[in-house]
This record gives sequence, structure tokens and C-alpha cells, in this order.
Amino acid sequence: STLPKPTPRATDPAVLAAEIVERLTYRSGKNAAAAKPHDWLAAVINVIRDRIIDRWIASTQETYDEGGKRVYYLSLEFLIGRLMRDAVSNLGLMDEMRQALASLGVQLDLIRELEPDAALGNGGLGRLAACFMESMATVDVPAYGYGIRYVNGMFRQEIHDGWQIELPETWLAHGNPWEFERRESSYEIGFGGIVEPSAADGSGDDARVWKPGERLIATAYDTPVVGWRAERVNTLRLWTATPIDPILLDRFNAGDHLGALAESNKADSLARVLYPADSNPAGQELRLRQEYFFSSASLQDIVRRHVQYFGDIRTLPEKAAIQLNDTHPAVSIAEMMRLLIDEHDLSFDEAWAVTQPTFGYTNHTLLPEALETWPVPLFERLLPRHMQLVYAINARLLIQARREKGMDDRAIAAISLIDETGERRVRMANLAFAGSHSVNGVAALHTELMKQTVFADLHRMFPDRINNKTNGVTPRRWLQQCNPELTGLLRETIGDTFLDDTEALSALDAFADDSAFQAKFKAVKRTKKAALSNLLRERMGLKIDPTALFDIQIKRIHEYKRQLLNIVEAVALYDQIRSHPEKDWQPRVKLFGGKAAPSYHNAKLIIKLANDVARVINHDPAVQGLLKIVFVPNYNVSLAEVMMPAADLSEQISTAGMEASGTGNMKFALNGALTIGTLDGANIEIKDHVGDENIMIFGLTAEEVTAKRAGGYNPRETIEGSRELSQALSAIASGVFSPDDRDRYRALTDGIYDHDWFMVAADFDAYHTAQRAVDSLWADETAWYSKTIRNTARVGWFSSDRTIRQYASEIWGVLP
Ligand code: DL6
Repeated sequence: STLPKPTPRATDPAVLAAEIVERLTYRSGKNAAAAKPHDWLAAVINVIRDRIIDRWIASTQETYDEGGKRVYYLSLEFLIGRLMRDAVSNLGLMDEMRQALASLGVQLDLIRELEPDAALGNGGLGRLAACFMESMATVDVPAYGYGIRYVNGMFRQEIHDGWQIELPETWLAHGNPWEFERRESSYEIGFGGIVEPSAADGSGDDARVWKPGERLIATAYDTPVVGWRAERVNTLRLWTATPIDPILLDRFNAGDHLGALAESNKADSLARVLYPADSNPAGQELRLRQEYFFSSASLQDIVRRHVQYFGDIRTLPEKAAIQLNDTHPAVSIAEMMRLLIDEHDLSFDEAWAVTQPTFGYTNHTLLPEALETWPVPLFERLLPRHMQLVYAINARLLIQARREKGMDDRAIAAISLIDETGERRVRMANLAFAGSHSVNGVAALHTELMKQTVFADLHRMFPDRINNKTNGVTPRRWLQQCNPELTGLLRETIGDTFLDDTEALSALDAFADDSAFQAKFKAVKRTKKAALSNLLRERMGLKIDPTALFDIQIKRIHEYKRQLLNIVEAVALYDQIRSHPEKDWQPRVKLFGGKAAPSYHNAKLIIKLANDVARVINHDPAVQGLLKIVFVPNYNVSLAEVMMPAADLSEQISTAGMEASGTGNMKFALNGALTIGTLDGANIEIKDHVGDENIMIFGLTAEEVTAKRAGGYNPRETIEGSRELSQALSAIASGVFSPDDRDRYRALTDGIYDHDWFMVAADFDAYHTAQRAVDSLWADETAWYSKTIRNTARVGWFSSDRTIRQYASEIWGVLP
């Protein structure tokens, strides 16, 4: 604080232009004449980054000076996307930067497209982490995000003959000007080896000496995360793995060139690739290694910082709140105990009294196949000391359950950290639950279901622990930046308050029926639809009509998300248009986008089906101009930024009870799309905010789904009772869309006939009817825009700023 503060930098375009040329010259060694678009991009990022650095240092200094509490967000995924526009916009320099570049003959929007997406995540969970990082900086919560610096993030999806092909994405190919390597922040990480009884150095009785058989080094790379109006800049710290000895020279000299590099290759592979499965755990040893690697590095960093600044490790819960983003970092509970007991001489009880109030755990899915468990032998071999600690934590938990709570054998088996039903496995969710003072779900229904299902017994034991924090999205990226046209219209209509308080969008309600405003709102939508049409023409050579209804389903491909329901309904619509050409059909373009986990056979088959159906329908002259199907390849954050603002209809049609929250649903509604959806996840809360009349809800409730599954549901009977459905299914099953392989979809359709776990048949008629109601509404333009405007007006509550404030006050105890 005694250091002089940097002078604020000028913001006029001439100054920016001079800075850009300066960076181009002295960092890239080029002049304007020789500069390629990538050089201009790097120069702009450097200019912006330097401005952020001043505030970054100031924010960090402030927190140290105040001795404040920090939040540590541990996440195996951060699905960031591009950063340039985000940073320029949050610094309030968008127009100035555009002008500065124009004066140099460069178009901001063209070089922007060259920035690769940082895709260090699979889907909702990773994107939520990115929104949270931006919101924590915005609402002034001092925070570090901790994760892994994957060299290969999410794969690039290509579609070959309708099939998904996965290719590696090399986002670091041109270097990454946003990050700083911090060689001084490196930690040793061990695996395997043996545990010896106790050190003769006076440490506590509970301490043990772990002698790992393998060791490597975690080194930090820091990326500044700037909040809205650049009030605070936080740090995203990503770990990379390096060997202790990069090359074993004696082996090399002895002629064993491969062996000499074996350590190096092993370390390199550890943090190299993101596991591309979102809702089923990868289950491999490398994954557990990744989880422990980043948990251990992060905790060592947190503990070191605390001891350095506050001295006594016992005060950690007052100065640090560690949030576990799902169970991927759950081994942190055992690692914290190890650090406190073995390295900081606390007794087991003392260590527990520090650990448990420090941690919080967020659950993001109830899918049983997604709950992480590890075989005991694997866990014990890789992390022998942690296995001991898991048993010790479990012993305490089960004794308490039996003696204090009087729980019976069934309940004890359910809360145990060890699943004994088959091969013995460590249950990471139970470990995270037991080791945290707060356990939260991500939407109201999801949180209720947590209490009733997977955590029922743990909830009985700790009735105050589970709480709800409904997800949110950052309105900077998902409104201001991706839709400057709508933002401009909103500013001229209701003023600027909503830029700082998204709930102030409610002032727009008064304009929902104003015909002049409706015309402007529609014009913005048309502009965004034209932009998407242009992108599809450039990328796919497709022509789509921007006056048609744009009906969009973009998200990971998963059976529970029911892209299949959407496709089957499209087939039924296709049949009807052909049978009744005289009816008043509304032109519609159905767009799909999303990646399937490479090992998820049915999801990949659903992608192929969407493409097969598209090929047939799009070439049939009988429906041309009325129905078009498009599967857009390689759905990612940047594509979402183009598609969300262009949607008229948002498809949120998961089987009720299965989508924890959803966040795409919020982005669409914010940008003025109508939702067609089930009573699932945050759809329910969106309905409560926008009003029943401004959303198209259909289908079974979560309770009804459970009841149906419990017995008496006969999908075959349901299918036979619906003419549309049975015709559509038999067309698919008989090879109408796959003449080259008529049985290709037999297994998919048989699944619906046989058990219909995801209730495609059960919900079909309701969905079909809701879609026809959408058609009628679309035909009445005034009514349509009155509803979509109300969506934008009423979903301000779903800002991640609100979510973060709730975490800050109700879980972390840091009040901005
Ligand atoms: O909470 C963020 C996001 C939710 O909006 C989605 O509903 C949910 O499916 C997703 N969960 C995952 C599952 N991953 N794991 N484990 O991505 O979280």
C-alpha cells in the first residue's frame, strides 16, 4: 500500500492506437505494413492486458491490506470462450478500441474472430464456472479460480456424412497472451508409494509419513479475470504438470533415449487432455490423477498463502472459503486433512474443525451414472495416505450416525463413504458432503430432489446442510457483448440502470405491448437472425430464411435432454405438412447443435439421425420454405454467442427431474426467445418469473415421471394411441431416413417401445400440441413479441451476479 499507484491511462482512440502500434513493434517485432491479422489481435490483447494488470495488482494488494477472506473456486472445468471482447467491453473501451483500430485500417470484428475459444470444459458445469469468475470480479468478491491448463481442451467436432468426428483442438497454437507463467508458484505432487507409521519429529500422534513412489511438479499459469466496469480483477490459476527431472541424462547417455524422456512424457500427459464426457464419469486412473493433481496443487497454494499472511493455520476458515465444483475436486477434503495433520501437526479433530467449515460442495447432477466413485484398490494404490484418511473420516461419520442419530443398517450403508454393494468403491459425493459445511443444488427442484433421493439419509443426518443456489449467467457476455443491438435498444428505451443491475430490465415490461417498441425489438431479432443465416451460409453453404421461426436446441447431446423428442416431432410435422399442404403452416427452421461424449453411442446416433432427417426433409420439394432442419457442427461458446440472440424459440425439453438447472434456458430468454419446456430444473423458476402465459410448458412433472417409472407405464400402448407418434417412429425405424442402412435406428426406436426411460413417447402428444400452439402464436406477431419482450424484461434475476451474492452471503461469509 506504500507503493505509488499507477496513473490511470487515457482512453481516447488516438492513445489506444499509439499503444497498439507500440505493442506491435516491441512485442511482435513488426511494423503496421508487415502485420498479419494475428499480430493485430495479439497487439490489441496486449494493450488491454496491460491496462488490466494495473487493476489486478491493485485488487490483490487491497485484499492483502484488508486481510480479507478469499473465495477459492475449485473446478476441473472452465469453459471460457474468447476473452478479448469480454475484457475490452468490461473496461468500457469498446467504441474507443473500434475507432483506434479503424484509424489503423483494421476491423475489430474481423480480428476478434481469430481468437481461439478457451474450451477447458464440457458444457453447463464449466460454463457456469466461467460466468461465476466474471461475476465474482464484478460484485467485488476476492476470488481465485483453480483448475487445469489443458493443452487440448474440448475436442473440435466435425460432421462427416452425418457422423460426429472428434479432432483435437489446439487453442494454444498461437500462444496465449492472456496468461502469465508463475514459476515461483510450483508444488510437488505425489502418487503411490508407502505410508510409514509416524515421524519422530514431535508431530502429532495422528501424523503419518507418506513417501510417494512417483512425484511431479505443478506449476501455475495465471489469467486475470476482469469484472464489469473493471472494479476488481481476480485470478484464474491453472496448473500444468512438469517432471522433476525433465530428462534422465544418465539413461540418455547410455543410449536409452526414450526411457530418458519417460518421466517427462508421463507428466506431460497428465494435464494434457480434458475428459470429454460431461455426465458419465470417465472412471480411468488418469482422471483420478488429474483430480488429485489439481486439488493438491491448489490446496498447497491456499495453505501456503494463509500461513504466509496470517501465520496460524487454525484461522483458515475465517480467511478462506473453498467451493468444490461438483465432486471432481472432492479428494481435496482428504488432501486438506493430510496437509493439516501430517505437515502442520494438527490432530485429526483439530484438522476436521478447520476443514469442514472451510469447504462447500455444489452438486450439478442427480444422474446415478454421473456420481463419481472410485474402486478402493485403485484409490489406495494411487493415494494410500488419503485412503487411510477416508476410512478415518468414515469411521467418525458412521459412529455418529449410529450412536447419536440412531440410524439403522440401511441408512448407514447409504451414508457410508464406501459403497459396499459390489466391488468396494469410494463415494466422492458422500466425501464431499461429509467434509463440507454447505451442500448446494443449482435450482429449486434439483435441490429438493437431492434431499429426497441421492442424499436422503445424509440430509436426515445433517438437515441444515443442503441449500439451493439457482444458477445464473453473466449478462455481460450473454446480453451486452453477444447482443449489442438489443443492448442499444434497451438503453435508449429504459436507460442504463440495467447494465449494473440486471433486474432493472423489468422497466421494459411497460413497453411489451407498445407497437413502436415491438417493431424495434423485432428489427433487432431480424438483424441477429440474418447474422446467423450469414454464418451458416459461410460455414455450411446453407441458405436459411431469416423470416422463418428459428427454433433452436443447443446443448450437449444426451438422451435425457431429449433431442430425440425434438427430431421425432419434426418428422411428425413433416408428415403433416405433406398430408395437409392446404393448412396454414408457419415456416420454421429447426437448428440443433451440440457435442456427444465420444464413447456415448446413442448420443452419436442421435446426431446422425438429426443429419439424416435433415437431408431428407431439406431436399423434399413438398415442404420447401416451410420446414428446414440444420445440425450446426462444433457447437461452442462462440457459436452460442451468435445463436442465442437469433432464436425465436428455445427448446428446454429434458425429462422432468433430470436436468439439474440448465443455463442456456436463461441466455435464450434474456435475448427475447420464447421457451418451450418441461417443468424441469430452472425452467420452473423461469416460468415463475416470466409468468405462465409467457412460456410454453408441456409434459409430465418430475413426480409423474417417477410414478410412471414405478409401474404401469406401457410405452407401446402410448405409441399405438398416437397416430402422429407411431407413424413418425415407424418411418425412422423402417429406414426412411437411412436407406443405406435400414436398421440403423432400430435400437433407438426399440428403446422407446420397450422401456422409454426418458419418456419420449409419454410426452410426445403434449409436446406436439405445444408446438402447434407455438405456430398459432407466431402467426400473431403482436402477441408473439409481447411475450418475448416480457421474457427479456423478467429474467434479470437469472444474472450470475445474483447467484454469486447468494453464495457470498449464505455460504462463503464474504459480503461484498
Ligand atoms: O450447474 C450447471 C449445469 C446445469 O445447469 C445442468 O443442468 C447440469 O446438467 C450441469 N451438470 C453437468 C454434469 N457434470 N457433472 N458432474 O455438467 O451443470
